[in-house]
Amino acid sequence: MDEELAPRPEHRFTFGLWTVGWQARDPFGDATRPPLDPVESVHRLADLGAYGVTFHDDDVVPFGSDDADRSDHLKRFRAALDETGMAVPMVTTNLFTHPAFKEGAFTANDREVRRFAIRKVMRNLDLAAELGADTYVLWGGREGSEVDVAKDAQLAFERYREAIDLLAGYVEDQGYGIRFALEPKPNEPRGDIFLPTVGHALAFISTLEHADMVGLNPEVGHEQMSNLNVTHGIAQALWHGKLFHIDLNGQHGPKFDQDLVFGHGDLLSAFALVDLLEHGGPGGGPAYDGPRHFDYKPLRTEAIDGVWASAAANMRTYLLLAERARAFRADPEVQEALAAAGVPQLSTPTLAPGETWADLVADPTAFESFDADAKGERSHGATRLDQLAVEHLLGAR
Ligand SMILES: [Mn+2]
Repeated sequence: MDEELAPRPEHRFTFGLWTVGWQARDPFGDATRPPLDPVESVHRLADLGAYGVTFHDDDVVPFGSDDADRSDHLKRFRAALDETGMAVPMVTTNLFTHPAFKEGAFTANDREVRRFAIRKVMRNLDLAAELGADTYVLWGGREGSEVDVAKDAQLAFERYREAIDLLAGYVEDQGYGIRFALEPKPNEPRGDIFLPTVGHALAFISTLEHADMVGLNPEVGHEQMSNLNVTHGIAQALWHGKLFHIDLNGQHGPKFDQDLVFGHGDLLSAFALVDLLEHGGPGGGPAYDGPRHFDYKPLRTEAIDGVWASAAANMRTYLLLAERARAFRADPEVQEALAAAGVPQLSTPTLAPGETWADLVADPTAFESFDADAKGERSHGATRLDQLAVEHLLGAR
């Protein structure tokens, strides 16, 4: 294998323990794979070149374990981290599997469930801090409804805000260096989930008392389930300074959540996304400097060999796309085509320095002599750029 395409810890690839550990139970069929010991996952992922793992509390310590069992599970897990040097940059909470959460967690109608949900997160925040995590993801999988009249949505947002501000205050009081990352998803498991897209979540965050401590963990497939352009969503999150974490995977358009290997869905979109994450906007907008985290599910058709093959495929596909994006940016014909398409012109502010609306009104070239028909006739060269991207992606250039 080309040295450049061998995953190494400095690439900062991370995997949720629930990804490789998924036993492939679906709504219609039983598990097709045996349970996987988290300790084995840590070792196998380290061997494949990953930088770290992430987990829900219940991935490492089964729900309902007593203190002695919890301590044993954590001891084995910590030993695996120490032996492999694997990091834990992100931790999250399972607020969706147990039937207690069937009507919601932070936004459950039942106040006792809400209080339990917050305590469950607080307990795992202590562990996250101990393990050195700097990001805590909140995916509200059960925060939503199937029946509109069964939930007061405005009150649900009040309770959602109350929970997140309380947790942020807890982190601040404890002196933990942790930020929260909300993960939008439109539906599944609930019929409709609150904060369904990047845009909804950004608007919600702006209302928080601790808005500075809360950003996003967008997932490729979740935006694509909503038929949205994930690269635009990620670009907006970066522009707001809110891309705290990312879940990379693949999805074939609006349908059930497929959680495919990264790049095994919309490949051209994956190319544009990696180009953005690695290089930032071509006009100098920020790139992404956090872990490249995979949140995918090995296909149900695969046995354990396919689990490790798919884990390796995520990292290799990312590195291939990063290499293709570098080649695309370095190609003089691409640079020329970008200039011909006027792409760099967007960096010029619409008003000149110091220019006012009155100056704009006084400028006849802005209106009176503006040749709308000539502008309407020009060609923008986007097809040429798209073909150049496809040719780089296919290795034809
Ligand atoms: Mn997903």
